[in-house]
Amino acid sequence: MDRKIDDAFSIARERYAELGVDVERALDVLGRLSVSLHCWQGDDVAGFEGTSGEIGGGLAVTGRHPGRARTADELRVDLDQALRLIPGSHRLNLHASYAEQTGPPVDRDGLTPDHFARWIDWARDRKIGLDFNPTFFAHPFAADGLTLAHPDITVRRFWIDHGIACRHIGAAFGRATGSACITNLWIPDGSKDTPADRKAPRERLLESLDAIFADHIAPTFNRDAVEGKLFGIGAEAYTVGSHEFYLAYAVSRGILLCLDAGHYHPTEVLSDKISAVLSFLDEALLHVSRGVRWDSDHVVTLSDELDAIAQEVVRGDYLHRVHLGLDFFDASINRVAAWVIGTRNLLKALLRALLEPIELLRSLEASGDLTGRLALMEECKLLPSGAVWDAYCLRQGVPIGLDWLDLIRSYERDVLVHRAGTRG
Ligand code: RNT
Ligand code: ZN
Repeated sequence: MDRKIDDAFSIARERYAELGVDVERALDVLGRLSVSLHCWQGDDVAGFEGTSGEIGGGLAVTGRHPGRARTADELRVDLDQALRLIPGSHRLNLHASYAEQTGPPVDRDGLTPDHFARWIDWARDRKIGLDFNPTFFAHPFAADGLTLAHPDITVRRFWIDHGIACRHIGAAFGRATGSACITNLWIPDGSKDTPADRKAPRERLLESLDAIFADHIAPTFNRDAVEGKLFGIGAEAYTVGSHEFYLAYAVSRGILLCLDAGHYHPTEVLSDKISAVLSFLDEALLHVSRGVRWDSDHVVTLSDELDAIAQEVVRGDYLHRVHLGLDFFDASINRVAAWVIGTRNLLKALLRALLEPIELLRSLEASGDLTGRLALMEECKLLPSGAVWDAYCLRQGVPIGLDWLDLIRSYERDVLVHRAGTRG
């Protein structure tokens, strides 16, 4: 098997070399890229606050596959299993609702780094970085779908304090892991039907955000991002934190903008926005996801748009300015497999982008040979990137091809199905 992979790789390397592409260099770059795995795929965005019922905020997780992680320990074991099947070294993205309370229980406005001590230990043991998100949903103060834009100052104050607490937790993550934490803020605030006042909620959100971001935190430890959205279930007519709102906010305040692939009008694509926003911003966070009709969070597949996102990041030389995160949740399939499939797909797309004969494409374009540009772009789609991917997996010591699936099936049989009460 290994010999066949080596042989296919040698042939592929030659094919790419003919087009001026250095395959070893591409693998070297790929090996240094980290993707932030979102913890919430493992437990259907439930978190560990002991609350049951709907997560709200316009988010919906559907499916009845057995094996949802019920505790932080289960979630960590599942993440370890996923990470073993993904080539390279990656990060973990936590939500505030995944805090582990040990002392007297505190509400979200009172969270401290201590509530994440076990996550920090876990990350340090594995030498991986941590990212973070305040959780503005699945809480009584978010029950009416408004948080930072709420007309009631008591509610707003609670959420502002939560946002502040989370930035300090992010900074503690950065300090403990030696790698800056990206703390991303998304709120569900919106309205099901046409509002009479679109302005006041946005003014309140602006004020709340300024209060959250007032304290300077060293960017070596924590960097802030804001994530806009088009609509959510139950907030179809109006979203306070729209794309334009946050783009302007991020530019004016010098913070990161988070672009989620599922958060735009159906014919709009994230890939086109990367070079646009990075003309004005130093850095951006991507929530690599897949929108399907009204759902913004399907498991990432190796689609044209995923290729386009990776191409834009690579072609624009943005690998140091773009933070790659995932954001999907599917409870209808094995949840660990969902991480493995989505993350491996993003890495495959990045590899394919790194293998592009970009110099050749650029020179065809510059000389006005648009026929040649199209012909070469299409030809590239069937170049043997799969052989390079297999060789990469072999070198990184992770399963080749679909071999990972057998391991997931045994994990399901030995571990996941024994988690009683997680079906439905
Ligand atoms: C919601 C946003 C947000 C969430 C996570 C759970 O539409 O995409 O990023 O998915 O915070
Ligand atoms: Zn998102």
